[in-house]
Amino acid sequence: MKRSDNKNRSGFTLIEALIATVLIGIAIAALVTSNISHTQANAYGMHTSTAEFLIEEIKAMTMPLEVTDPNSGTSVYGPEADEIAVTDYDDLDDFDGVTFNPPVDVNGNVLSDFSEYSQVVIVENLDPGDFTNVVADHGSAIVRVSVSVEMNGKEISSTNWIRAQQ
Ligand SMILES: [Ca+2]
Ligand SMILES: [Ca+2]
Repeated sequence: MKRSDNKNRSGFTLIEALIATVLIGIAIAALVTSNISHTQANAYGMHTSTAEFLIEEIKAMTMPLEVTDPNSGTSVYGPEADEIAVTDYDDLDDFDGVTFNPPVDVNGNVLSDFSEYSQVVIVENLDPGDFTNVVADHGSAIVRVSVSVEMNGKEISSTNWIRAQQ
């Protein structure tokens, strides 16, 4: 009996072509997924760098300031009545509870190109014997300034530092 010539074929069968197509599809899907996560990682890195820059601006702006107001001392926690703009602020507690959106630079200039970011500032007095313990406003000579930067309401980066009254 003569065998069929089908065994001596060349080229692909339909099944082989389908398998090749599926494999190529999987490879392309993997490449696209990898490229998307790389782009997302880059975007996250850029937001983090921007947030750290915006934190540094607040740190540089508040660094020269006294812990309490040079005129009213401890009588007001927050900005004094004549201190309307950030450029009027002259002590640390003036910044308590303030959110800058758009954010501001070291000189108090509005950074309108970064309007999706906010700088959120909290100023608290700490127990001199235990810095984990927050005391009443003006309740000690130790102050913690906390700054977090949010993007569209979501925190990107935050930090805090401690200052002592001179
Ligand atoms: Ca003040
Ligand atoms: Ca004040």
